[in-house]
Amino acid sequence: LEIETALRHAVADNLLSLVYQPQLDARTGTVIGLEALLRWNNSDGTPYLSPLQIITIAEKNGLIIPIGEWVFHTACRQLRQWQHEGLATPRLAINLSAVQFEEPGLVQLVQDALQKNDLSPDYIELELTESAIMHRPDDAKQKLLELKKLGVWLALDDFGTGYSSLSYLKLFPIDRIKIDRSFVNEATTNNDDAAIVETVISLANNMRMQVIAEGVETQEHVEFLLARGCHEMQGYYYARPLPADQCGKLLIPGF
Ligand code: G
Ligand code: G
Ligand code: MN
Ligand code: NA
Repeated sequence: LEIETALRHAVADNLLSLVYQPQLDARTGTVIGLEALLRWNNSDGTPYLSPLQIITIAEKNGLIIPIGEWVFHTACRQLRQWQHEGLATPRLAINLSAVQFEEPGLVQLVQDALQKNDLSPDYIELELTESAIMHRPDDAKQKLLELKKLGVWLALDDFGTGYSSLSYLKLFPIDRIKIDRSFVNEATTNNDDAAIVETVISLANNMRMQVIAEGVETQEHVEFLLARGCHEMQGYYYARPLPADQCGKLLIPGF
């Protein structure tokens, strides 16, 4: 309960922040995306609670709604700010929890954030997990179609770790699969993980979806993925999640 109170204060007092992790095209070294990630740090910069802890608490006490709104507006405002500075901005990926995804106000929230910041929807990607979508698959399909109608991109996060049927890939308008970092991390040392990564890349390519690998940490990971037809990558090998000012330095002029 104390932690709930602390979280309420953190929201009210603007103690939450966002960092941005670059996503690259490994063939060219170009930054093609940024994933916004939530942080709640102590004043010395060390994490107070992890984003997963924050989201878990916030989903129980309803704070997930104001936090989600804050994340969306803050990330969109930052993207617009970079554009005002004359920087070429890539797409911006924003995570949504299951509760956020099922919230009736989601489509309006996305629409408002785009409009307020004068952003084209194709700058925005929503990251959803399999479990968020499969909780109520019929409602999910409707919701995904509504979001697609706005023009944003839809990505499946942590792919391969949830309980779900592959048939939803055929039924739902998913644009991009994010291969979970647990598979990527072991792909060069474990045959089973290698097989899973290869299979997911083939699946995405054959179903005309984009595919990105998370948790790319070594040159070996990069070579393994490139050799199998995955060129979009995110991970410590390229960049950690960065504060906005540092992330802006990676963007090139051209908006
Ligand atoms: O940044 P880090 O790897 O610690 O994030 C851990 C997890 O927390 C991520 O996998 C992501 O799913 C979740 N997360 C991070 N930021 C957000 C956010 O703004 N909203 C939601 N719903 N989840 C987030
Ligand atoms: O679940 P989601 O994909 O949203 O989580 C992204 C999280 O993964 C971020 O919180 C980030 O801190 C973490 N992350 C990003 N790159 C790497 C990496 O190369 N290795 C590891 N172990 N974690 C990473
Ligand atoms: Mn994510
Ligand atoms: Na992930």
